[in-house]
Amino acid sequence: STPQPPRRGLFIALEGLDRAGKSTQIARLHDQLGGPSRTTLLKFPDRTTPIGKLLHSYLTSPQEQLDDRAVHLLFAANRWEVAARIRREVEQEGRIVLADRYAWSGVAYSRAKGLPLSWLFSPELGLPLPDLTLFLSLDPAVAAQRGGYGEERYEESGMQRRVRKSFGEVARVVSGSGANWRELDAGRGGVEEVWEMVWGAVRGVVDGERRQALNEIDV
Ligand code: NYM
Ligand code: MG
Repeated sequence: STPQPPRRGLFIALEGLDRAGKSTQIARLHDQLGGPSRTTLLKFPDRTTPIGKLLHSYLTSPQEQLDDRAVHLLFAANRWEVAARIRREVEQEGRIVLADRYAWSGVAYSRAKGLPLSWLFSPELGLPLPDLTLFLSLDPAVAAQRGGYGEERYEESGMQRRVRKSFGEVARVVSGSGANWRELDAGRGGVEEVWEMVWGAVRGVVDGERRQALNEIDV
């Protein structure tokens, strides 16, 4: 008889403002879920690819001029570069893929520059849909107190406030489309308290039922 593929894995995204604690929590999830032998940790933007190198240069050189729509398409293209890999690892290899930011950051950050929401979603349509998105919700004023922002483009309070508002719009559209979007209050307590919330939400989907194929983003 033909060999059965393993039970499919999972695709989980962490989202939030800069300094919301995503990287800390996702590193912990990676450990808890078995480390590199069972879990793949992705970060968007992936700055190692040719497109990612362009994005890195744009983010770190605030004097660089690039059209807002062109930037948006580059961020989306940087996800399409790994879309097939996400599908293969989850569906064929039974792995858990964790993403530190995803399409939702793409829409929220560009939306904060005033571009229309429907235009912003279009290059993300068809990408693998996460089984769960955890949005680490944090007041931008609290985020700013956490050791201050770095030097990159977008890391200033006016932009962060607009992004916070845009994430609210994204959350409505994405949850309205039936996707699994969970908002966690990342300002309630420290790393341990947030970890309890993160792990509680992830444990639910790890144990849950799922179809073999990942869904597609379709809002
Ligand atoms: N960012 C990230 C976008 O503007 N669009 C996207 O699609 C993604 C994935 O890049 N300030 C922004 C948000 C961040 C910046 O990400 C760099 P990070 O997680 O700070 O390295
Ligand atoms: Mg950052």
